[in-house]
Amino acid sequence: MIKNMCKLSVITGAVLGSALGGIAHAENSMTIVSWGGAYSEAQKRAFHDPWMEKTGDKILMEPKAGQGLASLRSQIEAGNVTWDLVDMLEGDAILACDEGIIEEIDYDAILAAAPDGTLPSKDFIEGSLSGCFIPQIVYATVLAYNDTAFAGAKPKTVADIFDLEGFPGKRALQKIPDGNMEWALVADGVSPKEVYDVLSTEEGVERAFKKLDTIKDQVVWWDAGAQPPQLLADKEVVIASGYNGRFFNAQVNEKQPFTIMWDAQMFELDGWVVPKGKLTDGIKAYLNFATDTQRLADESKFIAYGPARASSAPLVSTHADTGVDMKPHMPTNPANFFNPIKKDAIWWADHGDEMRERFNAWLAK
Ligand code: ABU
Repeated sequence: MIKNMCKLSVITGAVLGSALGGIAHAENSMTIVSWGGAYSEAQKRAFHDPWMEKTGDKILMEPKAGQGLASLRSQIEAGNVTWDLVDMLEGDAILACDEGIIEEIDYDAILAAAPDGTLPSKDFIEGSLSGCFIPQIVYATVLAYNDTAFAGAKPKTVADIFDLEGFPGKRALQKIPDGNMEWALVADGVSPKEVYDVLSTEEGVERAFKKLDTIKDQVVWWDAGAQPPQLLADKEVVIASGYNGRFFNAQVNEKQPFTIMWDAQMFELDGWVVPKGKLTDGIKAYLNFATDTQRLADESKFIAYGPARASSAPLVSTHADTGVDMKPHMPTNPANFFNPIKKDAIWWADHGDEMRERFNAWLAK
């Protein structure tokens, strides 16, 4: 049985009994793990800074979510959980929940209702409250290029990243199977709607690897979300996959001449999970605050990710630093949503470990 491994350190005098979002709260220190770079900075400005100002709590940010599931498994195994809250992909969260290494959430008891009283269970994206996962954003992994890389025709479709003759040069892809397997099949003629049916067969998996073989020696593999915009800016690659908000930030903050293709965008949810034993009053109060209607909308002032609850959507406005209207930059904007692949979180929860093993073996060949 997993013991309560809560190690919140009390920084100032306890204020138990005071109510924050209806939940008793003591000032404390918490380690929140996320994906680093522009995304963590957006979370800091939208959630962490206002929370620390409101409560006196101290939030330590760790940019290690890329290895979140594996690290959490190790921490639980070792009986030494140092993280209080982790930003995790929906599929990984479903798997971690099944494994019992993260806390189950009583959504309507812990999270804030919408301003009109709508309960969280009716306000968050339908089907997304899977037991342990607290959705935060809708984001997409997309393909983008540096406008200066191609003098003539520009790439338009996911098939173009596999066209080394038409669009020569290195490509940057994420060093995980997620997304690359789906794109390989779509580029090979599979409809986005049928991708997971095909990937569920051995022939489909082999077909995806065979397609990836055709560009393998031209791929620069990336691990951290900050890398693809940098690789494009430095002209180390001509096309890169990456998180849409990271490309957006490079476009508006650094005036980088990047174009996001949006064809076959892989959209999915990202959200919070609480490691087993860490669901303290302090974490509950933080979650109540950081996922309320206004705060989730506030995050979209800093990065082009959509809020995961309906009541936040009408509050999406402009970029805090440049005044750019954020709506056209959201993955779900109709102009960007013409051929999306909805990342199947259940499929990845069921097949992710096996696919990662096979992908790493393929990489090593
Ligand atoms: N899972 C990635 C979340 C988005 C980002 O890092 O920008």
